[in-house]
Amino acid sequence: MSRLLSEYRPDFPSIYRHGSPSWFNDAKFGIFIHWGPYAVPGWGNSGKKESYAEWYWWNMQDPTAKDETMAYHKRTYGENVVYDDFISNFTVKNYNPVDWVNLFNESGAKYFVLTAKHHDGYSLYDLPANVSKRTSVAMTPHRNLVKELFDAAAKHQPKMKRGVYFSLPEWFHPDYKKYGFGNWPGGNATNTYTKKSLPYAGYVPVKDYLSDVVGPSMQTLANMGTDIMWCDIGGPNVTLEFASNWYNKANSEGRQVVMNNRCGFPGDYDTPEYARLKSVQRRKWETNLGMDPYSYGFNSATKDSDYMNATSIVRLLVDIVSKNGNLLLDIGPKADGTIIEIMKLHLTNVGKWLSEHGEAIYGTKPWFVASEEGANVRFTTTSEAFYIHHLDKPPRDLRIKSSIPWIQGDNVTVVGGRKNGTVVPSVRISTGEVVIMIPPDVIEADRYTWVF
Ligand code: FUL
Repeated sequence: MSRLLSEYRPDFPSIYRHGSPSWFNDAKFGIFIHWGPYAVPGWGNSGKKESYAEWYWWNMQDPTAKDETMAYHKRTYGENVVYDDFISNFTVKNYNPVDWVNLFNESGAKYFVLTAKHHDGYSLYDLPANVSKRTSVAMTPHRNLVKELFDAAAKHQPKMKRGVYFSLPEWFHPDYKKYGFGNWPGGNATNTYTKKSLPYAGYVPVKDYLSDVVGPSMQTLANMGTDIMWCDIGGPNVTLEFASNWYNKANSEGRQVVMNNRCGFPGDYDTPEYARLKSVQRRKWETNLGMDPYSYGFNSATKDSDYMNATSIVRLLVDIVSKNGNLLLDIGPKADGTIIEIMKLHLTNVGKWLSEHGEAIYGTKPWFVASEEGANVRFTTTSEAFYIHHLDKPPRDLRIKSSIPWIQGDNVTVVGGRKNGTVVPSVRISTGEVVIMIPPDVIEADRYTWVF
């Protein structure tokens, strides 16, 4: 029997043939969700060190840190409350996955990525009893939170692509120690104040952390039908075996799946964190950051006015898309499953803008070298059209210097806003310069980013 050419083997040359699929390249906008027991304290030291609220466990006992989280914990909960005590308060009692998916859809996002397991080792889905009992099914709230969201997305029209974040290591997993990663201790958690060592709630002893925990945990997510595997940390891994099986299975089902670059090898796309790339990239990439400027997980120390609003989100999205990137915008729901009103409002406004200007975003390609002209002008293209984005209120005479030969006469129109479809006159003043003359009523008729 001969091997099918399309079959993947667990070796690098074979796996490197995989690339980001067109649905992912075209989707442009996704919602990242950081949710777990860390949402119970829901606190990070906004704007300063220790600002990631999902790092609460680490920060509350990091002897090298400047004590902010330790001090906060002590004054709020006292010395005897330890991280694992929060699990019983992770009630999710207002979690409504259908509402979540509706909100994501309304925001214009085409996919989501939910933390199936963060560094605290608590899984939001069901695992075999010999892999882990530190899960949302074996422990409070006794629900398969990932599956519930996946089911809601599968039922939604249009269907939404489903992804999971998965931290390969766990800070304090007793069997992780032998693999080590940087200063991640593995099995060394102590009560910061009493110095007593802490049990690891839900722990089941295994022989080998990678083959007995990481492998089966990733496989379970694949079996649940994830479209995106968004790993974190990388380091020691079993990803070659996982990826080859997963890609083959997806192919045989006629699906295309995608993996990021933090599973221990380059994967299909890069993931700058709270950062964006400055020029057009040939390789696919995706910025990830919180609507909260300091944290992925819900952070009660962040003020409503600090969250990214529709203006800043749309501008960021346009800039990223013009350079071949996607935006994975994070929200941190509260421990009861509510998404705070201010986040909903901004997301809905982004969605309104996208519903009018989506043709210039979804499915577009960057305009190779010159995706950017000056601070405020960005370009995207399709086989049908060339789009000029102005990230701010445009001037009455918008000068475009790139030699874009097809802008002439009356073939420039407004995309989106109350003047959608209006022709705006343009004049070529030299081979390399065109002026688009934008009437004041057109300038007043849109918001966030103006598209022509
Ligand atoms: C990082 C994590 O340590 C952060 O908590 C967050 O999950 C981010 C997306 O990746 O590596």
